[in-house]
Amino acid sequence: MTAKKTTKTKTSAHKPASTQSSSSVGSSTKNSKHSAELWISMLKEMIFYRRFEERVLAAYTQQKFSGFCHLHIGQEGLCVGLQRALDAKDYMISGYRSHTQAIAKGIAPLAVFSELFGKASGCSGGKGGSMHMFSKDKRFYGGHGIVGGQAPIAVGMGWKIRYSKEQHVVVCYLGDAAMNQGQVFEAMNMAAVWQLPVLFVIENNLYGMGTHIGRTTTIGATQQYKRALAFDMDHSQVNGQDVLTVYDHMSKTIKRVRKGVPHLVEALTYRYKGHSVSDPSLYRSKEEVNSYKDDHDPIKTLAKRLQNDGITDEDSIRAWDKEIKAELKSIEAQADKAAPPDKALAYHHVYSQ
Ligand SMILES: Cc1ncc(C[n+]2csc(CCOP(=O)(O)OP(=O)(O)O)c2C)c(N)n1
Ligand SMILES: [Mg+2]
Repeated sequence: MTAKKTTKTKTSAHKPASTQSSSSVGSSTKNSKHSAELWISMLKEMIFYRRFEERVLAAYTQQKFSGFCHLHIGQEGLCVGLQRALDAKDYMISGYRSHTQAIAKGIAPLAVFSELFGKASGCSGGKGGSMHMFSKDKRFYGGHGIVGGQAPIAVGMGWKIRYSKEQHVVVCYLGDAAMNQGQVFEAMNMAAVWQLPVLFVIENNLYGMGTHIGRTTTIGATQQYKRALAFDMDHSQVNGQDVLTVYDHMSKTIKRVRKGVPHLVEALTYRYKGHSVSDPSLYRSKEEVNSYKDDHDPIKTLAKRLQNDGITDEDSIRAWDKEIKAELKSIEAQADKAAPPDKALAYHHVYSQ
């Protein structure tokens, strides 16, 4: 068993705008060990996810598909920064707000859009829909609708990695509300006792379905990393709205997890849309939402930084945005035209196939 050492790395977490001075441009690209190409590709990727989800919302509103649908708009910085710190063979498991996490893990955007539209070419054969993106090939193991339900599965995956002597890690995304689920604590305890290579990532967007996290916990709305103290587990907090910080923080953290040291990282973030597409968000003020959009947006933050550092300019960003929108229009059209699943296969994939 690997020797256990608890570290607590607190990086600059964002605070609600009311307690923070004017808008931030995030961490610097100057003197960074990473290349300008990397920052630009991260910016483009975040814009792609923002536009992807906006297109999904439009399609839902036009009744092109139905069922549950949870958007990730506002939370792109964490998704991109974390993914860049992983290897392709690392494993990932998540909740139901996972369209863009699935794409980041390597599932084709067309396969995700087709899944939303319930088509046979969807990544889950059109039988999963918005909450159940899956690809064994890309090592993205869902898409889970039960809050916290992915945590015990992540521990099983961590055990498999250790048993098979692989050098991979499992990323287990969880929402802040999952921090009040018993099974999550059982899972963390086992990961800590067995020293499994599991990175628990709390996407703390401050809200469960419609309740501020501060009303359901006694440890502080933005102190969820403290949950790890119960297991003497490595833990940290990161500003999820700054992709540069996320990337550096996760790269460092994952090196340790890869050696078999589980870790709980709390990423502070915010969702701009309602809990699901049918939620009008009446439990929070427009001012609060706007303060995150104006002062803590991951895309604006990086774009501003890159412009300030002379790495890109507004015209280039506008041109990429236009290209991305055109690409997504074509993806949606292809998904729309694709064939539905064969009725004869309705009972396939229920258990073992
Ligand atoms: C075990 C369980 N309890 C309750 C629900 C109903 N429910 C669905 S989403 C949700 C809130 C989850 O919020 P959070 O974990 O913070 O994730 P977010 O939606 O913010 O991404 C709840 C209570 C559920 N799906 N599963
Ligand atoms: Mg939440």
